[in-house]
Amino acid sequence: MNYSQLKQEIIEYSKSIGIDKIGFTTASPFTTLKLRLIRQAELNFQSGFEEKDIEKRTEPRLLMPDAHSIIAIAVAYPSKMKDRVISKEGERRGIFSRASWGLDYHTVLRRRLEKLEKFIREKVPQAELKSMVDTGELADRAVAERAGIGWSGKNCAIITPEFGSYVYLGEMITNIPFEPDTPLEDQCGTCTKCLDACPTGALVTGGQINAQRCISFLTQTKGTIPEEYRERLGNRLYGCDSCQTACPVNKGKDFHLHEEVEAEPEIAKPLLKPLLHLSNRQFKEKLGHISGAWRGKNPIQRNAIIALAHFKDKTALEDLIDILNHDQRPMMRETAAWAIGKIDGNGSRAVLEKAFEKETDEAVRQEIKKVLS
Ligand code: B12
Ligand code: SF4
Ligand code: SF4
Repeated sequence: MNYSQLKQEIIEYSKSIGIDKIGFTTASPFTTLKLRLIRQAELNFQSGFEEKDIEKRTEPRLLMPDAHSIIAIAVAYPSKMKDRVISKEGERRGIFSRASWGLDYHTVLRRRLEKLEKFIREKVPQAELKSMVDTGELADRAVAERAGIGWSGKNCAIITPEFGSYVYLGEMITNIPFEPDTPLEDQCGTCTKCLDACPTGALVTGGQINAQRCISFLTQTKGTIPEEYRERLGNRLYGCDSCQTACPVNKGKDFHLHEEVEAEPEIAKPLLKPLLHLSNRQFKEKLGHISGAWRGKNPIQRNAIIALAHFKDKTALEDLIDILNHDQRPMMRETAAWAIGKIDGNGSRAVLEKAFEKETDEAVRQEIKKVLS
């Protein structure tokens, strides 16, 4: 088999199935990454969403004993919405980050990787192939970097010269010995715009994140958001794009190459108040197909309360008071108490005092007490 010709055929085929960039690397261990992952864990800088087994993350042959190569893919997504929401005065909206626009990218990339697997199997029936996107063991960025997809920016993102950092990443391990591509040169230079733009200082230094401080992480947690971060969430319902929008390489980059990843404006930038009332079933029906829904409705509803507080939306007070008095979830009552204080100052004192008397959850009682004082 001529693997060099197969590589060219794969590159050609990938273009026809909506893969915007493809790169090849060896299956050798990711030794720098390993040290990095150990250090991040020691510092408690990880999010907890990473695969726990560092050996599996950095040694592809533990996932496929006969692995020779890894094929990395990137799919570009838009940075601007084609259609805008029609905003009425006073109707406040939240925002899902760009990586959550359109259909869940796991589905989008898996479909492409499945097609690619089929194509390769037709040519090499004995090929071993193992694909993954985000939830697999490998670090998608480290694979993409080594396969020449893009460089690793100071904002931690893989930045492609063509599409900026607005690309989803995935990969396929294989026993086929492809010729590896060359990694790209770092093009960040002396720029520090992403570090300066990060609202929480989560980028502790170029290329190193304290995920515990990252707003993207905080929007995906299930408990109460620590008070120091609440106001910095702004109207973000899921994810954060600040270190990408600040990046000069991303300026003017807005690719609309795939219908599946186009934003549905009413979903990507939804009205806040209706979100508070969604049942589990309604949430699934409305938002179940986007990647930002993976943690369920609770974090999104909590973030919607914080966004309403950010806008100081007095028209939301009735809903928030209802949550404070009747919601079964302490996290929602606690966040509502804080939001009521932000929006109405002393105006809702009587309501808060009454809620304090009947509240049984200690954390919620403490929050109400703090607002009252
Ligand atoms: C956990 C996770 C998160 C966590 C932690 C993020 C982080 N930076 O580690 C949280 C929830 C915060 C998060 C947020 C986001 N995420 Co995320 N996340 C992941 C996940 C599941 C694992 C990442 C991981 O292992 N991190 C650990 C760190 C240590 O490694 P790494 O950044 O992946 O790898 C780099 C570093 O190790 C660095 N490195 C290694 N050694 C050394 C040494 C030195 C000296 C230096 C400077 C660097 C360095 O090089 C590697 C390659 O770039 C991956 C999917 C996957 N399976 O890989 C997606 C992934 C990284 N996320 C992605 C996206 C899109 C995002 C968000 C933009 C979403 C959003 N809009 O909110 C933000 C961006 C935040 C940011 N600035 O990083 C994409 C990235 C696409 C891209 N173009 O880079 C991925 C690859 C998902 C995907 N398959 O597309 N994410
Ligand atoms: S995603 Fe937001 S909070 Fe996280 S590092 Fe980037 S700018 Fe900072
Ligand atoms: S903002 Fe500047 S330093 Fe940060 S990733 Fe972009 S080019 Fe690199």
